[in-house]
Amino acid sequence: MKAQLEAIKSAAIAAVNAANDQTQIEALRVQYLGKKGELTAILKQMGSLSPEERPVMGQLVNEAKAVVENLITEKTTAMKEKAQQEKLKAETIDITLPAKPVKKGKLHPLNTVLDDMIDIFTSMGFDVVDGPEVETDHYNFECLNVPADHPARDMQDTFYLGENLLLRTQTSAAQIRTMENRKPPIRVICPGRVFRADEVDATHSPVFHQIEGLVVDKGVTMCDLKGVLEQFAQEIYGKDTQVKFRPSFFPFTEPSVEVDVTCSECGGKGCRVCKGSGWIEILGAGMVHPNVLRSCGIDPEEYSGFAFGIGLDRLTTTRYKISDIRLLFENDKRFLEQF
Ligand code: 2U9
Repeated sequence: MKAQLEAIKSAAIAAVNAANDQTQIEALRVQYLGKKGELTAILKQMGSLSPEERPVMGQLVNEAKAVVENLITEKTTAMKEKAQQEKLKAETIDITLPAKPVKKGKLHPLNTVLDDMIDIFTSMGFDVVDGPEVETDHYNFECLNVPADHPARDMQDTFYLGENLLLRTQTSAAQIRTMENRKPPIRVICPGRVFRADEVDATHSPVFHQIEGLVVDKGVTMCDLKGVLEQFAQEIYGKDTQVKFRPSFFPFTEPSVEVDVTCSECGGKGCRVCKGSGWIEILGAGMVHPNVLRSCGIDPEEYSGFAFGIGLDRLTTTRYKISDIRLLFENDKRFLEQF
């Protein structure tokens, strides 16, 4: 019986060691240790032994069962551990891989130029003011010395939204409100979108952008206007840039001027860009008309002021040598990515 026990024990150990999955192990547990298992069966044969042999044999069988039991437990634990390791390995994420590049947005070229302009004028003490894009006839025209029958209304073909409402043709209404609400000294710029019923071509768009400026105080003269515009032009185009005033006409300023700067391409010698003149027109300006001051409750005998208007789109197309204003409004990424 002892030999039989040794044989079963060795067979069980060999079988457990050879097993390579949990199902096989479970089957071996039943085969050797189960109620009808081979080692249990040996115990049942003990009746044929002498009373002296029985406890000795009983102990040997129990020892053999314990050995097989421990081996099965060890093997099961090792298999579970191996399975867990394999699962972890399969699920591993390689965090050392370089991340996918994040696409960064950029400022639209109009905003880049606008930001520069705001920096220049705020450093000269100007505040930035804002106003609505839908205006009343009163603020867009009447207060600016452009009454209903004024010929200048024809020059600004306007989008009317009703009898008295329209899309603003210039940002000036924001400055009018500033004059109504603040006492001089006033120093403001007003950037924004404006609208005119223009035919679309390479240099015209029915939606475009202006930056208008206004200064009102006691004793403001055209010399102040020239100084401010010279400072502005030199910061944008370089410190050797000169500014020239040419007489002009606007209903809201008197006297009015067109303002030219020396061509930054040729330094004033004359080239293709400035059509040989050495000068490039960049804005319009003038001394605020007394009627405009009066319409805002400011006494023109006590105060004077200057105003200017700059087309942001033209400034941007000339700075970046953009051939067609429409490119600024199409939002084609292939174009915008270049800035
Ligand atoms: C107030 C009084 C006067 C603003 C001015 C211009 C001259 C001018 C053009 C520039 C290019 C329009 O966008 S553009 O086509 N503007 O020439 N603008 S003076 O005058 C004002 C503004 C506000 C209260």
